[in-house]
Amino acid sequence: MAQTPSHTLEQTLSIIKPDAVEQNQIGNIIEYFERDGLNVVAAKMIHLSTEQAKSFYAVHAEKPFYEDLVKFMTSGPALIMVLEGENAITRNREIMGATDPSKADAGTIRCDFATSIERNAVHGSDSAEAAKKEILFFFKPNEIFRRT
Ligand code: IDP
Ligand code: MG
Repeated sequence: MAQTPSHTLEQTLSIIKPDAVEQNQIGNIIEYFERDGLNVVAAKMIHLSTEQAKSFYAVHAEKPFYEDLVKFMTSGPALIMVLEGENAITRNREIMGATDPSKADAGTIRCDFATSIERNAVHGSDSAEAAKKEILFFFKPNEIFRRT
């Protein structure tokens, strides 16, 4: 049987944020990824420290919402995952929906689970560079499942 071309197989970092973990929506959210062919190849639950959250979101350090975002992301445990699939980076962003849930398309995770522009249920890497950097931020290579 022909192998699926590997050149579009990507990995991206996904976080189920503390709001959705608190609401016991982990299983329901992972269902959105799996039914669209994005597979979980690494996962760990972490209650982020302030230092970790600040560093992870350093790109937003100058934004007015930065301090609140750090407080939110450290308010409880989050589920950190690597998702793998064809065009995983872009497709994950599509499955997530817009940052502001009032602007998120019907059927997206943020439309269905977010409660505000801040408490928006999930994070997803927004580019190949970000995905690489964000995956390395949380996982060692031997913590990621390799099928081949
Ligand atoms: P993204 O998560 O859709 O990539 P970013 O602009 O990278 O959105 O923002 C990172 C996170 O910061 C968002 O997911 C959200 O939790 C929070 N955030 C973004 N914009 C706002 C805002 O205007 N007010 C409050 N929080 C915000
Ligand atoms: Mg972002």
